[in-house]
Amino acid sequence: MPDAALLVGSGKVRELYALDDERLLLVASDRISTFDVVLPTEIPDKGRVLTGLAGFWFARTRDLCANHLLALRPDGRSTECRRLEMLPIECVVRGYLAGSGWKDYTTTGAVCGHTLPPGLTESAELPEPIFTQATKARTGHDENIDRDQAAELVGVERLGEVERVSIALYRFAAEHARTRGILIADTKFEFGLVEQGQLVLGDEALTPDSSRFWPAGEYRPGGSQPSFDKQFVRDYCESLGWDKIAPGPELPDDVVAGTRARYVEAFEQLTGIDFDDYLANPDTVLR
Ligand code: Q0Z
Repeated sequence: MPDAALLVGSGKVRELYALDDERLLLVASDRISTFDVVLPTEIPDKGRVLTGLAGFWFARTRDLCANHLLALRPDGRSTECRRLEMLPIECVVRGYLAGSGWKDYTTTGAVCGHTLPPGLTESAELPEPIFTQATKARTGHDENIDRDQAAELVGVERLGEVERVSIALYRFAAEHARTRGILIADTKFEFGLVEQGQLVLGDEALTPDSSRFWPAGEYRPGGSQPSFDKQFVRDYCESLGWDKIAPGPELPDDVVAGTRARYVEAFEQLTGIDFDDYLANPDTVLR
């Protein structure tokens, strides 16, 4: 485990360490959050599932965009990555109308400046995926912004590039996932730059924590959809009548086991790789 003195960032469920001037170590824990609260109970191997999935996508999208992946550590939860100059926007692509996209559509008929056809229902598939940029809020929730605000932050030329690349990445992954029984409703990318201004995909991409994964077989537009990974946890929390204010409840063993199984199922469905093979050798996902 890296020294705490080298910790350069920490999120709700992961940590970022400096390895040297050019490299960082991104470590995904087994912590889980629901309704924005990190629960006291961990989901064994959740961090390994997310790290392996992100590595799988990084290896398969290199021709669409360079990425920060340098190596996966043998622990299966740590990614050595190139240190980037991160762009100050979140790049969200939406193929379906959910979350803040659905909320904005119901009030304005548009999402981040994209005027959408009238009469769409909650969770409807959009005619085309849309790029909906947001600001990075240090605390609380990222705020959707329009194209002009994003252009002020990164420049109009760079914005055009991240939009084109984000949509291409989403189309590739959503198509792959759909044929394997998972809908990627939306997903968030974070990009950075290296020396000569080359655009590089960073952070964790196309995981259930950075995306909405829905089981394709249960897709019923016209209401909210069950989450592929967190639905047992949400249902359990709702059954307790918890007020969704920290601290969250401990999870019983059956909810932990069911949720772990869902993460492993998502990994195996999407990668076609046995999760035990990944645990034995994380590089399996890169080949
Ligand atoms: C990612 C984050 C985490 C807290 C910075 N390759 C990179 N180069 C420079 N910066 C980053 C990356 Cl991935 C970077 N974050 C998000 C991750 C804990 C915040 F593990 N912040």
